Amino acid sequence: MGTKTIENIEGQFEMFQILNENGEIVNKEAMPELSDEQLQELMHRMVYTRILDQRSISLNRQGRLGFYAPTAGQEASQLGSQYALDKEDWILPGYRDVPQIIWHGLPLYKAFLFSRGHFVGNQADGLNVLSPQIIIGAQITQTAGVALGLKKKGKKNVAITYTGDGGASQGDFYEGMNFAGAYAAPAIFVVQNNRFAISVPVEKQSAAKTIAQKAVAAGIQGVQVDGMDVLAVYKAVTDARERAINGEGPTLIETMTYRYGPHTMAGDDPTRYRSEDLDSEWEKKDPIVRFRKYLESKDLWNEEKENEVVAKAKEEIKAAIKKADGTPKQKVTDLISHMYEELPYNLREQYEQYSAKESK
Ligand SMILES: Cc1ncc(C[n+]2csc(CCOP(=O)(O)OP(=O)(O)O)c2C)c(N)n1
Ligand SMILES: [Mg+2]
Repeated sequence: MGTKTIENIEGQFEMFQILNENGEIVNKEAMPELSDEQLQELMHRMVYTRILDQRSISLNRQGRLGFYAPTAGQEASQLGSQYALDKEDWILPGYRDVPQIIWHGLPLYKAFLFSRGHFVGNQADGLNVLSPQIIIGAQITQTAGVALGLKKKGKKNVAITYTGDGGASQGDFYEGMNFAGAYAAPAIFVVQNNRFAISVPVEKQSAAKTIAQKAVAAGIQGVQVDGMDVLAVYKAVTDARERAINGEGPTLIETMTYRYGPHTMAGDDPTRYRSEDLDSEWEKKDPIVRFRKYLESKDLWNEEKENEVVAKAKEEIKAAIKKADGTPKQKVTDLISHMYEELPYNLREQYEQYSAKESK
């Protein structure tokens, strides 16, 4: 018996696109049902988030923020997917996915406090979001569990998670998808393929030509989407959500995207692992530029509208950083008491020692 290979498997995962680089609809049948106001709202969110990214980078350079992973380039992938969700759906983000949880309801000042490692930044009271995961891939297995919980409770909701191309090389990724598939759990696994895991190109991560095809072995749906096309991402997640809540199981969505900035603000230099040609190739695909062209052609967007969003974003960011600055400093006892529901004895001792020091 010869070895079986699946011929041209990647051919079955051709990239799904609705809006091309020139802002033209190329796949009319797939066009999601969105009102003019909803289309404008999507643009609003992407423009706002680009400004937030620029301001966050600058605040980080001034020493006013801590950990920060830039998001410019990934707006369509992040916000098109979030916009397809219901407020009661759960988001399990990675460290770069702060925009999705902000638009799901996390106040901006809490996002800034998260960046500073302040415990208040991890308190998303009443919101169905978990803290951004730093351990690559850990959120994938957690999502399978949250999704199964939703199913067992009879909720018509999904758990969506985000990881990167690098995350798709982790064991947790396969485990989580397999488990969710076996239980037909209402999960959506979004892999934002921005071509690099820090400095390692995706081609060196896997022999598979697409990440979407990794759904096959788990027996779940897989789709590769143009991650610079907000309409395609929205549509793919909307469809995945519908299947999930109808009991048809999870979906793996690979969004083809790019991060313009460095991996994080901790000091990597993208010019050492990315060519200028590759950068400019992807900048031509920019999600905001193409969506602006489309909306302008429908008379739904103009410079004045854009300026309003920019001004609003700047004003709200300023107020949020002020609020973060005004939040009482984190004490060691805060850190201890927010870690456990019931303290182990050794931490109880330390808690008491610090508590005595802090009250002086
Ligand atoms: C388990 C684990 N291994 C290694 C790291 C260090 N690390 C942080 S980010 C990263 C690359 C992840 O790349 P990718 O999944 O493509 O996401 P992106 O940063 O591109 O959004 C690595 C290896 C980590 N945080 N956790
Ligand atoms: Mg990556």
